[in-house]
Amino acid sequence: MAPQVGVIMGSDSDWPVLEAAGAALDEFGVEYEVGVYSAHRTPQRMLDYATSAASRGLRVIIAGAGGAAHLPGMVASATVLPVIGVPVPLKYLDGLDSLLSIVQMPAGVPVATVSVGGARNAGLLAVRILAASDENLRSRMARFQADLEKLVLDKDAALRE
Ligand code: RP5
Repeated sequence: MAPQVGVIMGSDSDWPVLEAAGAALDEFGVEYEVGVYSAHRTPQRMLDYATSAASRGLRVIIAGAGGAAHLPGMVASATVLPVIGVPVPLKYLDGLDSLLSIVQMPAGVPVATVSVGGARNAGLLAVRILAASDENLRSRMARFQADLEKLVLDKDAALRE
């Protein structure tokens, strides 16, 4: 099946963070592709990816970057698809630089930004976006949420014993 989600990043050094997005998509059986597209080092390649993404069949793009993290915003400016930004924490500033670079988008060009290092939630949000028009994914997400609740209730019960 053609991938529905693109998981892209500014550098291969972002992958240890971004792989959690892939793991979440795997849990739901969502097909995805992975690639490195730097807004600064390979700008034309990034634009080619963004402008062709929808016509290639992608439905959501997850874009992670660190530091001057312009990839999610630039990709959002060149595609009609929903873009989920993942701020990757680097050695300095604890990822605050990445977060602010991604979240402070100008009106008209939205990027759905998750928490610093929050790639798992990016994957889950992509599933929810797809689930809006996919009944099977919707019921899988409902089961996932019920399991999550049960986990907390079990821990609560264990704590009270
Ligand atoms: C950003 O610069 C990348 O997203 C990465 O987080 C950061 C550092 O990249 P490398 O120097 O590790 O390739 O564009």
